[in-house]
Amino acid sequence: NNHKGSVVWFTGLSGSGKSTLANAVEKKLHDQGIRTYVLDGDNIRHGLNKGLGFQPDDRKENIRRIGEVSKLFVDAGIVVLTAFISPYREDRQLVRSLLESGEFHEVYTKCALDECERRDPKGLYKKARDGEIPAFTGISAPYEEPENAEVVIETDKELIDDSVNKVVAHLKELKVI
Ligand code: GGZ
Repeated sequence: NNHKGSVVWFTGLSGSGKSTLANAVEKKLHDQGIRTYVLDGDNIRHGLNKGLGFQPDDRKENIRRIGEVSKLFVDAGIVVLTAFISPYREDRQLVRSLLESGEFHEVYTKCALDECERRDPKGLYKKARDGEIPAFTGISAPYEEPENAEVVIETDKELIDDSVNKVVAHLKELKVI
């Protein structure tokens, strides 16, 4: 299948649906014969970035390395889907600047904090409220909303199938796929 290497960068609060959406988009792209790879906390924070925490400098280094790794995937012609909170605008901008225009697609999984907290799939919001996790995004650390995301998905309002289609339609429009 004819496609260009590119980065689909999901950003949003913990529990906003980044990984869920990245994996659903990946499935749809696979069905079309497109080579993809999902980078998320499971394969990055436990390996390459083991040892990095959640203070601003550590998050910055986390995102910088993920950006560099993403660039390698792009060189290999793969559509890489990343699912990291990436709360700082400056850090997301740095990744964007590592890539050519049209190779970086920011997807904001927008979801009200109280809905993320209601979902709380890993019980982390509760722990953060109880003071057991310091610097937790949305509770005791900032999330800087994207101002120029290529795609905005309201995960507390839209159906997942519609969200997947929106992301895929964007990639088609930009001739990534
Ligand atoms: C935010 C934290 C924290 C703190 C642990 N703040 O829901 P999860 O569990 O699976 O996703 C969160 C993940 C965030 O890691 P990222 O690499 O995406 O963050 S960043 O882009 O800001 O570097 C959460 C868990 O790690 N987690 N402590 N203090 N999320």
